[in-house]
Amino acid sequence: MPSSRVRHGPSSPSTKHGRRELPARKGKVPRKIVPTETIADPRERLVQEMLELAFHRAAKVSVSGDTTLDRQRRLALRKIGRASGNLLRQLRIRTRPFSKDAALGPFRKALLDERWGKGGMERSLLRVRRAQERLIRLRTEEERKVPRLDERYDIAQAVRRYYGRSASLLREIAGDLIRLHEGERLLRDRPSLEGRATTVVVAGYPNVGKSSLLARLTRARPKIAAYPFTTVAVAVGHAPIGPLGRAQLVDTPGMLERDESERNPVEREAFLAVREGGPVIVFLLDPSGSCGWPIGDQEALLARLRQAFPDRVFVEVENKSDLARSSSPRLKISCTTGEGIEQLQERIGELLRDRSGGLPPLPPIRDEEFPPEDFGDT
Ligand SMILES: Nc1nc2c(ncn2[C@@H]2O[C@H](COP(=O)(O)OP(=O)(O)OP(=O)(O)O)[C@@H](O)[C@H]2O)c(=O)[nH]1
Ligand SMILES: [Mg+2]
Repeated sequence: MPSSRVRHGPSSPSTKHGRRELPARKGKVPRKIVPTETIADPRERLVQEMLELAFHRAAKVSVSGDTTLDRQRRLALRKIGRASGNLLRQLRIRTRPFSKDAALGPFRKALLDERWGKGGMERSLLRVRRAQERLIRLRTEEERKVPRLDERYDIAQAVRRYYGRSASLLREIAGDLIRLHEGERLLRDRPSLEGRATTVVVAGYPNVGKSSLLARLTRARPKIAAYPFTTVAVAVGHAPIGPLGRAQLVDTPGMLERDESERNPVEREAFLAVREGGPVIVFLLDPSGSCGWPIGDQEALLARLRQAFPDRVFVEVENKSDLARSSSPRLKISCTTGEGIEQLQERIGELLRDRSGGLPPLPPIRDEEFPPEDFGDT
């Protein structure tokens, strides 16, 4: 980022030869140059940084021309063109992560809705897109005017006007731009969870071993630790399971059995992953109690999820069989010793096959003998 100077328009002309002097901005003390790092308001800081970048580039243009006026007109047009091109590019960079709605996928869209209210991000995007169009119109207006101007004062004013108006336009959408930036950061590491048919969501209370299971079944290396809410964002790993030989396993943050209004953002994200994830949900329980919650609470959460998502298949699995085993008929596994892991893989594979219309897995590709022929290379 270039250093901290933002100038609005060209410097004042001399008053020699009876030329008009550019007026000081009406009713305002001339702008003080402030280093952007010292601007406390994040919106204003963003606006200043964007303007600085655009106007700094625009200030560097040089032109040639037959007469002084001619040169001034060209200079003005180049400045307006450069500043506008740079501002539009900056806006495009900020809207790009959201430009293809479908590419976001339902889970990531739901995350945005959850964070900024239904359609909140779309409204911000729309406002920024409108601002882009208005920036282009402003530029076209000045580009039409400048070639007809015969006074240095008027030419310089056209540039100042463009700078001033684009600054005010940016200020109007500063909040939206910050939202886009935060949205981009939120989505950066989040999977889109597309390919629903082969997606398997691993859910359960905190600390029951969900990430440990992902580490067992896939090549993903999630963070595993003996405290709750180690996983704070949904992540995926892939395993050679199911009809296509590739299932997407989704690690979720822990959830607690409590009302929707009491859930923290991390829990809400886990619920969204269950809602928008695939047809199969592996619900992991820890009967040993070493996770910190009794099995009864975990079963209550399971019942709630079953009720909320009646169209899903739930695979109930009890982990930490090396520590404790209940008398339930649930599959018992241990991510520590590996007990039951293969059975779980098979069970998931069967379920995914059932959901894919019973198609058998594709056979592996073999190296077949090819009849000798003239390929033109011998
Ligand atoms: N003894 C034993 N410990 C296990 C087993 N599986 C996981 N653990 C331990 O349980 C703790 C929690 O494991 P994680 O995989 O981080 O649990 P999680 O469900 O992902 O936890 P959150 O991300 O916080 O929701 C860790 O200390 C693991 O080493 C198991 O089968 N046996
Ligand atoms: Mg975890």
